[in-house]
Amino acid sequence: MSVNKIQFHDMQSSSNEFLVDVMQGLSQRPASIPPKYFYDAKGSKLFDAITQLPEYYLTRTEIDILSANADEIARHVGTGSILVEPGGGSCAKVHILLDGLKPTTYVPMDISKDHLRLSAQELSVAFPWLEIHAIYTDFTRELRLPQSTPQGTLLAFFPGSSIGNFDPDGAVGFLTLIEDLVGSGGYLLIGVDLKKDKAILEAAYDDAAGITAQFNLNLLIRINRELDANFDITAWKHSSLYNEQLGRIEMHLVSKHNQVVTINNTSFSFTEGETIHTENSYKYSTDEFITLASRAGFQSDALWLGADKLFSVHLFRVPQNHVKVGS
Ligand code: AVI
Repeated sequence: MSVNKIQFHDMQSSSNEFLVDVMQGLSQRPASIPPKYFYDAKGSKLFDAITQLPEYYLTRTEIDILSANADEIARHVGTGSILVEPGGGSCAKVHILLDGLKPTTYVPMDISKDHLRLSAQELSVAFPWLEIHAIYTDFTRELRLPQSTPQGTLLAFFPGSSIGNFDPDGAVGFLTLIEDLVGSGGYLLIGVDLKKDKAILEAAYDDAAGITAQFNLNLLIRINRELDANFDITAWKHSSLYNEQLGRIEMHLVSKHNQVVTINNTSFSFTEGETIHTENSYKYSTDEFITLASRAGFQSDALWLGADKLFSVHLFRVPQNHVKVGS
């Protein structure tokens, strides 16, 4: 039996970035905190629970699309690629692609170290022929492959509609990083949630069991624990709404009454009803997303939709000999 190799690379930079981002975000009005900080160990577990909720159609619909079309995806991309997954901490969906695609190497990148280590180990047991280079990094800031990565066609995999957590300009910026990474002839396979009935969207982000509320509030628990803060968790409530004009679900934490919170010896006042904006989740029509991706240099190669058109999976390619405007 061949034994695969797992390499771990720590490319994480500053350790007080969390503090700086929280202090900055809470000093502004409206206050906000970047959604990447949801994912401590508890937050990652809660997110896994969200993906199993009856209201949260995104994960199961995307898995259905990938499963039904895995062979066709492999026909487009070919075998022997280098499969890179920014945010691939749980490695869950990549399983579906591996048998058909037979990449030589899988490179998951994630900010959640334990999640990444565990999933890479599990994956290596299931796919002993696969070389794995697991990278602990904040992939929203930089996408860099370790020097030891073998050569081959690069395929970036960005499922889950995580692209929706960037605003549209930020999404173009991030897709441009991916375009730089995969280069001319490289591919991007990306899951994107579609615009739909407001009631379906709002239920997905405010489930009856209250798991999304716990996920949102866990951010304050994390700030208390890691940043010497004293948020009274019972004084805040979860809120989510679909902003039709901007095409996005917004998640907020709403202050139940006037209060003062201290973080790292600095005080922040919140009035009753004031909110901390914790996440946007943009929804796109297929045409809107193809136009957005073209701003980052990608051309549409294929598109798959679920039977109920709840979710889309796009395959994009950087044209061969693609020359960047301005280069
Ligand atoms: C990770 N991301 C795509 C999820 C979303 O749907 O925007 C995060 C999430 N927030 C609340 N529920 C799920």
